Order: sequence, then C-alpha cells, then structure tokens
Amino acid sequence: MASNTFQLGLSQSQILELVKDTRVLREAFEAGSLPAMAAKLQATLHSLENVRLDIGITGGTGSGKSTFVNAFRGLGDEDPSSARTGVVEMTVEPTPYPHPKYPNVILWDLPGIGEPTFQAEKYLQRVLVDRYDFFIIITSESFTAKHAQLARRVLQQSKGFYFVRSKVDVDVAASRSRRPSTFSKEQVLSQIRDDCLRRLEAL
Ligand SMILES: Nc1nc2c(ncn2[C@@H]2O[C@H](COP(=O)(O)OP(=O)(O)OP(=O)(O)O)[C@@H](O)[C@H]2O)c(=O)[nH]1
Ligand SMILES: [Mg+2]
Repeated sequence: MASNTFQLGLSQSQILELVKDTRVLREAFEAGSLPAMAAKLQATLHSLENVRLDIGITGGTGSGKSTFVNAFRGLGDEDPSSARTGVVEMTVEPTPYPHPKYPNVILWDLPGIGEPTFQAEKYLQRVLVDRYDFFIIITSESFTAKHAQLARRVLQQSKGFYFVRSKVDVDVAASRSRRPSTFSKEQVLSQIRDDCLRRLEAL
C-alpha cells in the first residue's frame, strides 16, 4: 500500500516529467558529461521537493486526530500554531497544517466521524475527498462498522489509507489497574494489534 500511496502523491504529468528526467540523466551519463548530469540531478531533486502532498487525518470524534497532527509537526498542544485539542468536540472544519520542515506536505485536520447517523459517502463529500492524496484513519476504540464503512469508501474512491490506533496507553493503564493479576502490557498491545489487523483484512 505504501508504494501506491506515494504514487498518488504525484500527478500523471509529474510522473511523465520524472521519466523524461531519468532518460536525460542516462544520456548525460553515457555521454560522460558530469556537469550536465549534476545540473539535471539538482533540478530533478528540486522538482521533487516541490511535490505537494495533502494528507487527510480522519477518524472518530475525540480519537486524537489533532493531537496526532501536532505530534507529527513536533508541536505541543499549547503551541500557538498547533491544532486545537480537547475533551469536547474541537475540529469542525477541515484545517490545513503544513509540516514545518517540508511545507509542501500538508496535514489536513478533519472533523470527526462522530454522529450516530454517520454516512461515509456524505462525510467524504463534505470534507472534499479529492483534495487528499491519501488518508490516515485514527481510532481510539475498537474498529467499528463506522470505521469499516469509511475505510471501504476511501478505497472505492481509489485513495489509500494508513491506520493508526491511538490511546493505547489508556487501554494499558485500565488493564493494569483492573486485571492486575494477569496484566501483561505486551499482551494488551498484541490483542489490540491483532484485532485491528483482522478487521482491516476483512474490509
Ligand atoms: N491518553 C491519551 N490521550 C490522548 C491521546 N491522543 C489524544 N488524547 C487526548 O484525547 C482528547 C481528544 O484529543 P484531540 O486530539 O482533540 O481529538 P480529535 O480527534 O482531534 O477530536 P475532534 O476534533 O473533537 O474530533 C484530548 O484530551 C487529548 O489530549 C493518546 O494517545 N493518549
Ligand atoms: Mg480535532
């Protein structure tokens, strides 16, 4: 999936441009023209730096989407330019946050998929699904039918997604305090991981 996702970050014309660049590079190499090769390589690398990547961060309301955006950008929640986080619903409109080091990588903090009448198709239309090269779907609880519906719809739209299970520290702490005699951190984490994998494979 990772390689598909990367390709989706480049438009058809950018891919054709790269193929052309590779040919020019090979010709410069075969002609033994190092200055021409160095100049072309520099230009190719520069054009890749300018590739824009829009990533949609989605998932359940309060699952930690904005916290993830802040962590990804290396910011604390109280930094003035961080995404707002909190214990009540915070993000109501898609909001772009550029990566500090790679400003062409834009993380879109999306509203949560909280409503009981959630419909993936309507939600994706509302957040303008075509804007994103791929998604990161975050859940802080079990993978529900709502998450499955969203993931399937994302795939139907020919987009890829990564899946992140957040707040595992809460599950570990609850298990430690409520079932101390059988507590095993590794076991809790592997149960969560196996459940997520099973549900993702069943999509
Ligand atoms: N313990 C723990 N708390 C977390 C974690 N991630 C987020 N939180 C807390 O969960 C609450 C909700 O986090 P947000 O990042 O605002 O969640 P969100 O998905 O952006 O919420 P909405 O925008 O309202 O949909 C905040 O109090 C966070 O501090 C985590 O991994 N562990
Ligand atoms: Mg939020």
